[in-house]
Amino acid sequence: MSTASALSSSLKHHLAFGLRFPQNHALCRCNAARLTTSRSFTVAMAATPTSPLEVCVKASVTTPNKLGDCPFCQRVLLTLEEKHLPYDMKLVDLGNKPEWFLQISPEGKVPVAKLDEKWVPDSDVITQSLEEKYPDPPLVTPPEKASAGSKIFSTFIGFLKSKDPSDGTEQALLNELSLFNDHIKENGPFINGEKVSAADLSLGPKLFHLEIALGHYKNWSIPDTLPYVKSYMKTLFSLESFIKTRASTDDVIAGWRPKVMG
Ligand SMILES: N[C@@H](CCC(=O)N[C@@H](CS)C(=O)NCC(=O)O)C(=O)O
Repeated sequence: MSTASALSSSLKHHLAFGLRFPQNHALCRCNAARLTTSRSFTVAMAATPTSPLEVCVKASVTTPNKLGDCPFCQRVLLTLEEKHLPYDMKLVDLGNKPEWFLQISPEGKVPVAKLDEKWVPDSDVITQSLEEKYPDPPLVTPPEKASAGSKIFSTFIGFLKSKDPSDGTEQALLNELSLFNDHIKENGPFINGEKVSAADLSLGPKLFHLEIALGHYKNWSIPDTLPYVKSYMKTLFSLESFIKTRASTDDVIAGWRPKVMG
């Protein structure tokens, strides 16, 4: 098992058992605020970090010194924004990866975040770690709802890359969107109801890419028969945190070009 997946499964285990406070305070680089409960137990709560969290993200390919079009990076940034954590973005040119970046991310992938003095790759691991270290406000999506919309991204890519209009890839995407439409109709406005949660922060950037890339390369848009998907996207895309962390349309279009051209 890789270090990342071992960490991921350990965190999943902790989250599954409802661990909300850091167990090993020595590992925590944060100010520990003291909270006295009504039964006079004193517990340590993770507060804000003393210095901004460092996170490596994709740089724009169209505009110097701007955030680029990686949906996994936006997911991490959205989590930091929604948890009101200060952060310091390090923009990485993925077309010409600097040596310092390859030292901390041997796979050459973003996002990578510095947690407890260690550079941690993978948005799944980073966001779960952030939930554990900074549980307030909680962003956990209940397990029974966490997979809503989780097949939309892969079916979107299948349709985007497809050169044969009758190969079923459009229908596969429509099927997933339709299931998601039903979920939001029953549970909305967000995946877990009234409040945004981790599953929205993962899916939102992917739907943003879907809208721009399919609009540009296939002149395709979400049909009016799926109004709950449309209203979900509108709600999510207008969150302050989303507007602050989204990629530019030009970057999203440029980012998908190699996949479309095959
Ligand atoms: N499973 C990873 C995926 C990260 C990923 O694929 N990042 C892309 C950018 S969107 C990357 O860094 N690609 C390396 C490259 O383009 O050279 C995560 O969730 O963080």
